[in-house]
Amino acid sequence: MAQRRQQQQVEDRVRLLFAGQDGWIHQLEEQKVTEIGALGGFSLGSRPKLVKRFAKALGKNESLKKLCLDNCDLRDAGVSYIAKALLRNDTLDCLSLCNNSIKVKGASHLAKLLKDNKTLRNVSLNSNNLRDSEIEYFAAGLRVNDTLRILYLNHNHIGDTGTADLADSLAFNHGLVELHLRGNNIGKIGAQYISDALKANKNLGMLDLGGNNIGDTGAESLATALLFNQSLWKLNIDWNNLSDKGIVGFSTALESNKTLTDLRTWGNDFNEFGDPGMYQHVIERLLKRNKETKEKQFREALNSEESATWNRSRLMFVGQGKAGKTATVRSLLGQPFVADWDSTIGADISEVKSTREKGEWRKDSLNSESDPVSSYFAARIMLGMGKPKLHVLREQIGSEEKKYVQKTNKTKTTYEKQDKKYVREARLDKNTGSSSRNKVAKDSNTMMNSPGGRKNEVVQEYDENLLLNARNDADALILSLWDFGGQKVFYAMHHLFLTKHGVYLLVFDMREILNLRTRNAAMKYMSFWLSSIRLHAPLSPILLVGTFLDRIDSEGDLREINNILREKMKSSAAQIINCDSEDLVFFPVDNEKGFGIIELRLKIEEVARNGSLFNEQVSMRFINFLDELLSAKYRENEQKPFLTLPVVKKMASKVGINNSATLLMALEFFHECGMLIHLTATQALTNMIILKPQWLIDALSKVIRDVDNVQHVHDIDEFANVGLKADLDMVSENALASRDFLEYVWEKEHVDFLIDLMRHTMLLSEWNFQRNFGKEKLFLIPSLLRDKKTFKGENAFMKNKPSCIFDFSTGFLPIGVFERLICLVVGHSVICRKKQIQIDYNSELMEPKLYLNFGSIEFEPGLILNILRRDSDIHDLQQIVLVVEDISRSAEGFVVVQAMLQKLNNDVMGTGLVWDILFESPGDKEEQVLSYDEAKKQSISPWFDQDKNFNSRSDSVEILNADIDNFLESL
Ligand SMILES: Nc1nc2c(ncn2[C@@H]2O[C@H](COP(=O)(O)OP(=O)(O)OP(=O)(O)O)[C@@H](O)[C@H]2O)c(=O)[nH]1
Ligand SMILES: [Mg+2]
Repeated sequence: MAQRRQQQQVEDRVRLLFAGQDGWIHQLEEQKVTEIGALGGFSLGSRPKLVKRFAKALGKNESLKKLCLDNCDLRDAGVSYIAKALLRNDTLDCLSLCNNSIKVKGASHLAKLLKDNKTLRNVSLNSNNLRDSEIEYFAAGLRVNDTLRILYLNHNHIGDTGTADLADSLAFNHGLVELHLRGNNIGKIGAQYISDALKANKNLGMLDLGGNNIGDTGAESLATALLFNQSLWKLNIDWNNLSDKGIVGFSTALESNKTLTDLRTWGNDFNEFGDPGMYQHVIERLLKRNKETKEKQFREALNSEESATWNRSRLMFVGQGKAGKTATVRSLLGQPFVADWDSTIGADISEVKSTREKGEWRKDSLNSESDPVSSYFAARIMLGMGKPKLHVLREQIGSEEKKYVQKTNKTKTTYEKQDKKYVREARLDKNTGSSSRNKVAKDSNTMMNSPGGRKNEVVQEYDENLLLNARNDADALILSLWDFGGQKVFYAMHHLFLTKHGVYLLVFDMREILNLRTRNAAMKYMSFWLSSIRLHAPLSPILLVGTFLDRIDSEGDLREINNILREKMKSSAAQIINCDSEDLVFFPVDNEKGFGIIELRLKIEEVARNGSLFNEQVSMRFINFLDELLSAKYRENEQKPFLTLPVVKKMASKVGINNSATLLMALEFFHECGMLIHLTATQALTNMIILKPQWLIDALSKVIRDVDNVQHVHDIDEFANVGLKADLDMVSENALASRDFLEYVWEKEHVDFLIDLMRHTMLLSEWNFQRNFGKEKLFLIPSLLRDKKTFKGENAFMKNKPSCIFDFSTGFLPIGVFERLICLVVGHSVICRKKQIQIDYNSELMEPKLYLNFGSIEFEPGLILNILRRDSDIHDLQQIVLVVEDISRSAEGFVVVQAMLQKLNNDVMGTGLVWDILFESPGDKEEQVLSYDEAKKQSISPWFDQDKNFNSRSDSVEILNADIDNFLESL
């Protein structure tokens, strides 16, 4: 009966493997499955076709993390299929192939897998009858792998020769932390080899040699190794035919060894020297001493005033849409090339780690998500990587606190007042319309997004692996990669995420530069981005990356591109990093074949390692604070995408940061590193700490979308089905979003917070000029004003009226500035309309007329501002032109527009914008243009007509620091 049930279970598992839509093979292909572990017992060896089919699906998979095929009788052929298929995989973390009768062929394929693979951390090959001949292959793979952490080779037939091969690879291997060789045929000679390897190896923490036959001589040599080794904390030599003679050496070695805390000697014969257990007592005492010392050091490090470098940097990939940014990121991460990748919506963030400047990057987090960062950091300090407080740059508690610190008790924002329950993170893919392939890439941004198993409290416990990991990662480099969508519609929001520090990669398609028809447009994009980078990060290094090397015919073409770029990029030359080997100002890459990628990776590393973020000394206290923030982010059942400043202050004071200036410095540092988003131009923005940058980008991108890009367009049917077709039309025709629309795209989560954030970053304004929308609240989102609505009536509009020109031509007018100006003017108009209605319900303010490049808005009763964005490639013009409808109110109009430009420059442009002011008067024959100084000197009319309104509006620095509502009120 039991046998039949067992048989039935096995059959069920087979069905799971290949049955229809639910079968694993199907799920593998659909990227739905992350773990396969229930195939045990089913003999696949007799069904080679099925194994082949399974392996094929495995080769295509990009989601599987754990694969267990124990006891499946795979044999050599099956293991070879699986190993070959996994060569293409870069997600698998754990592979178990126990008891599958692996022979030389299978072992050689596994060895190749180990050589090439960058993700496997745990491999089990127990009970496979592996002999020295198989181990020889396997050891060769292990020698060059530094990703694998845990290797099980228990219960095989490994003898001294095989052990010698393994020991040889251990001397070179930099990653293995646990090696399990239990129940093999290792004798004293094998133990000797291992001992020699241990003298050189710096990362092995746990070695299990139990159930072998090393004898006293083998034990003695292992004890000698402990005089040199500083990483092994657990050694198991139980059941190895030892006598007291073998154990004596350990009691002596442990007098000087400070690392070993666990020595297993059970099952040996220790009675020869009279007092049984005498040596064990000594050993136990010394092991305990080691353990207590380490725990004490750990506590001290956690509470210390020391600081250390955190070895992080941030990469920002920018450039024209379809230039190959995402493809370059994937190449850098070692992911396969995909010929038809979807456009990036908003931006995608991922994290990688690179060790020892080998030019290999792994999607990996420094420590597991359940471990506090502070524990890892304390281990760095324990290893002497820290510096005393004297050197801490960031934690100098200045007596003069920053301007915004004083204003601690400010008004509460809408989202704060509502006692909203934080719910599960919004399912980000629901409305993005991206393909499943892209989805996988996004989901695999492990450290940034996944919840992990964080506890409610930050629990910092000493764990032996902490020291090993810290030592292993001593000079690792952690990179946060920000791959920005290249569609223009996103540019207005990108300003919020471009930071001062880090490395910028400006990606371009080389064919576009070579082709005369596309050259100008491509160069314009590059200039635009270089100017943007100069604006936000004037000191950051920039690498220009030219894609589609595979489509470039000759060296001559590369030189031509080089000459063009060198000439045009002169103004940013100081920031641009050259490709020395090719003597080019850019890095040519072929993402399809991967040419040029290694060099690019190495250069990025070099630049990042020399950068300020990487080398910044961070205090232990800051890292403790970060853990508090992360624990809120990952807290079970109530993951928070954002926090408010008062809450964050409480967290900070828990770890001893009681000073607001210090707190803000910590937040600024983590913002620069890309761990969170904290904008600080005004108090309301300072109050919002966004713990999940990707969440914010995705939320904004659900509203700010590109109509010209098929993948970005909202699905009309979907909106029609939920009764929001009219709302959607309103968005696409008039850039007006209803509250219902926003609630729908944001799945009713954190709607008030997001509206508030968009308002404060001037991406959105209220709109109370109701069209046919009853009483529902509408919001204007100027970034959505469409191309088709470009205003063409410039001549008629300008004719015979004096105009004021805000001229950005000598500098740069980024996308998003004009739109924000419109936001502010409309915002003020909305306030006035509200007031006006209270006085006289019938006296309406004119509904703003808005186009992509023009707005005619009744700023307040009678003061209609006509604002035009004018740019011309031919004349290199970038201007914002103001014409006031009622000429007699021009002086007022000028002052408010100037104040608004200053405000948006202050709040979202890092005060980097510069502009000249010109006044143009219509003349009989020729227009007269005067500079601001000239015009002021002459008190030129109408701009400098002194009237009461003008005086009351004189611009003041005070209002620049005001929050948006106060600012708009004060105008
Ligand atoms: N042959 C070839 N194709 C490439 C190369 N680089 C990118 N591509 C392809 O060009 C297309 C656009 O590349 P993406 O990486 O998606 O471009 P992007 O800059 O991220 O585009 P957005 O996300 O829209 O801003 C994709 O289909 C890529 O597969 C290259 O070096 N050679
Ligand atoms: Mg992209």
